[in-house]
Amino acid sequence: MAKKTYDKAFLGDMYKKMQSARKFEERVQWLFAQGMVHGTTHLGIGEEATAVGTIMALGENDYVFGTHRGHNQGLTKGLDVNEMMAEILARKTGCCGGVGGSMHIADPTKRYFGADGVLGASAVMANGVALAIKKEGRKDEIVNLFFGDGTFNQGGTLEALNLAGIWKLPTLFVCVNNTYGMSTHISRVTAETDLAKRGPAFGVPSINVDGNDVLAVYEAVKKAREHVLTEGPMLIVENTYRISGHSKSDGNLYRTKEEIESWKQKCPIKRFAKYLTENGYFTEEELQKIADEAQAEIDAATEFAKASPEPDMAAALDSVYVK
Ligand SMILES: Cc1ncc(C[n+]2csc(CCOP(=O)(O)OP(=O)(O)O)c2C)c(N)n1
Ligand SMILES: [Mg+2]
Repeated sequence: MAKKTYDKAFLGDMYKKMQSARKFEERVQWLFAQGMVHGTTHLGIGEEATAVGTIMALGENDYVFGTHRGHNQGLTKGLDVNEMMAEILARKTGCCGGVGGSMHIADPTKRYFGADGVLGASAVMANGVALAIKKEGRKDEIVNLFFGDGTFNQGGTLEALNLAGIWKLPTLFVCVNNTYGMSTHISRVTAETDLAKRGPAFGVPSINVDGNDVLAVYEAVKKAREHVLTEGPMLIVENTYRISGHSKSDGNLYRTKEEIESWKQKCPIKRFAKYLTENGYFTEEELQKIADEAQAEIDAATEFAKASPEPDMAAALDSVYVK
């Protein structure tokens, strides 16, 4: 079979999005160490190909439900990087006015609903949006639900998969299997670690994909989207690894340095860069320029966030439902 070729601008955009996601996370990590981030934060270092490959294969009008490890998802869905950084530093200019923080970055105007603090709850809500799309007969829209391997053991996720199967909802279930749920290896919580075997039990076609190969993810999701538009739900398990600790309080005591190191060698960004140079799309200098552009945007976003005012105390309860 002839090797697939891609448009250079498309690949450059993909590489930039992966670099932006990585550099955003590195900056958040640094800001956290400076004591500038309230609450906690979950970093997706090493998982960039799942967010970028998936979302780039979706249509602009598709909805995305993110995860608590979803900075990379929000950025790729087109949220404003300045507003995202400001949200993390709890500033008034943040995409949620500074009251959501790292875990609750969302922007409904971009059709991006962030994470829910209750794992499994997003799956149920994603189906709700998919049901609306179906009932209103909207022809070119689907819902993409990201969730983790640990979250796949929550009742809500399995119930949502079942309901989507029977109602043939346009929901694309994307499991980001990063091998751990907090400090627990997947093999300690489920006897069958091939999570793609779960979909067929609900009549939902399922596939595994190498979640560190951004183009493999992109191609898989593109195809799956067609299926979801015409037939109903699908499950894609994107297999990757959580290089970052679970959250900022993680001492990594449950896994070896060697294991983490071996996955750093499989870095999805390095891998994509190798593909791009070996196939003659970009020189190393060109890729460095793209990475520098991404860094400059993150630097500017940090300055924007730091210079932004904090929310007014008087408005603290404005978004709270009080009966
Ligand atoms: C219902 C519920 N149980 C427990 C938690 C606490 N919790 C937050 S993240 C997490 C691990 C989730 O693992 P996974 O779904 O694999 O996502 P990952 O953190 O690996 O990206 C847990 C147990 C929660 N938020 N909600
Ligand atoms: Mg996990």
